[in-house]
Amino acid sequence: MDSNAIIKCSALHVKPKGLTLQYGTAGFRSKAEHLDHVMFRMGLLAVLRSKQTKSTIGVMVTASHNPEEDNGVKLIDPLGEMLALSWEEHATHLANAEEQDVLRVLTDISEREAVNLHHDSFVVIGRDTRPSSKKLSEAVIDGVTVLGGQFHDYGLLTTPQLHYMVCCRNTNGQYGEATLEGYYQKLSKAFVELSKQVSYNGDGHRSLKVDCANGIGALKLKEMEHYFSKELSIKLFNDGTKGKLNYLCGADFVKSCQEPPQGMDIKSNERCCSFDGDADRILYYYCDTDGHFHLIDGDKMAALISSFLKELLLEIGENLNIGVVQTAYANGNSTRYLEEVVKVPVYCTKTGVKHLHHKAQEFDIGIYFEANGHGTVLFSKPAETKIRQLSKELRGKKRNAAEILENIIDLFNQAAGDAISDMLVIEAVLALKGLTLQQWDALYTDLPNRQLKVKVADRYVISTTNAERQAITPPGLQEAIDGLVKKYRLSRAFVRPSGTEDVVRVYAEADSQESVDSLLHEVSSVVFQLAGGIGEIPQLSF
Ligand code: 16G
Ligand code: MG
Repeated sequence: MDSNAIIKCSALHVKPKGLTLQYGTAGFRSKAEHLDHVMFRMGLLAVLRSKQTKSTIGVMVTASHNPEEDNGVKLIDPLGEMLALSWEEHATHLANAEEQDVLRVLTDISEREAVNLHHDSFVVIGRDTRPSSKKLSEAVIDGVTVLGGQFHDYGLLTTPQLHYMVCCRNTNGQYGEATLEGYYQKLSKAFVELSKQVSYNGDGHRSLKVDCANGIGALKLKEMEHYFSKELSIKLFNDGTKGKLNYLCGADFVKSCQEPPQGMDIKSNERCCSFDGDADRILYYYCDTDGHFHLIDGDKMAALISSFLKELLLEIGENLNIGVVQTAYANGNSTRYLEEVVKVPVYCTKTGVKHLHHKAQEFDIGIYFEANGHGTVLFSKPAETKIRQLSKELRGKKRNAAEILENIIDLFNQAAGDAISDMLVIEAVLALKGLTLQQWDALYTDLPNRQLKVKVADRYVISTTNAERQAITPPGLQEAIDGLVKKYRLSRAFVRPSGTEDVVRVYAEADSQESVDSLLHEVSSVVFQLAGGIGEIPQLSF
């Protein structure tokens, strides 16, 4: 470690005095102009993590669905998964160290983690389309090089594509080739194979409108489109040529406002979907003949995919262990459908991809989706080997089913939820089952639900347990919520401090929209009173 060089270089990426940031649910996020020092320091940290794990580490510069003026950064661990929890703490310490302490904190981390500084290191870097991302990724590279790390800058990538690259590199290409071409070929080959197995010939050529949130998804879909254009034609909207990133469009807007994105003309019953700004989330929707908007969210993706996978397993006669992972935000009727109709065990974890991903790894086939559209399906190594073997051994319909499963394994991004990969899986499953969006939507009806944000002086006065479904503190809050929930039918409500914004989130669902709104209002008022609300008492706005 060349201390002088680090000190000198760090001074070129100076931290605004007094600024503190936290490695949150999905890395650091803030206004782009506050992040130069964080990027440089995450370059340093990625080198330490790479030396420690003797693996390639990823650094992604993005703030996902946040407004264009924000940016962010997150580290990707060796198998393409999110950074380990203990290193999140190191990241926070390093990012918040005052200038004169950077070297000390860096040494401290490397001693505590027993990093062999003589070991080689390799870091791969990707960035989204934000105007600030190029410069910020250069700060990451400064951090990597000053610590003697080697790197490859992939430039513009979706977040899941960088997860894929990390996974490929650390499995010596077993997972795939660590290039964009490799990614496109792997996914489109699986998709084209699946499409060949479609016997249904209903509406002939399939088409889909995609709202790209004016983000990176548009660029990457344009590059990829010709690989599968015979099987699926996609029409891109909000492709970044006119509108602003995530502004009045994209998956987050569509989910939270429950309305179609602007910039996309939708005719009745047309198939549509939205990506978020870094293309790791996807939601489907359509407008019916009366002009009503119907959202098909992550819960319904889990429902469709779980029942499809279960049917295939039944066909090949393999009793693999399936688990579905959701969060407290999963609609109560989706959980009921999964448990009672599909008959799969359902588990609930805390919000945030890393928690769901971790739980899903416990099964032969772990299906995880957040209601907001993040998700994928993980296959354990033994399950994958078994399925690949069966697709060679079996005959007839059973062989077909095993081959479908094999292609589904290749089509799902095993490293992270991926809007492009999920879109192709959904398209393949709908085609194979001969389902329209309306039929998919009709699997079950969502219980009415709504969310509200409450501003409080310190959101961490609220602590939760039981996968965020119950509040432990402040005293009396959970009892009050329990009392209110009892007044309504099929009702549920919970509160949790947001991991990405300085607010407390309140969720409520019940048998009618009227009940939801009144329950939400009552719970929010209790939060405001017991958890130190500031400003106006929150009101529902429509
Ligand atoms: C982040 C998480 C997402 C989670 C959301 C919750 C990742 C890649 N993204 O966007 O999974 O649903 O935060 O936000 O982990 P909240 O804590 O503000 O409600
Ligand atoms: Mg995202």
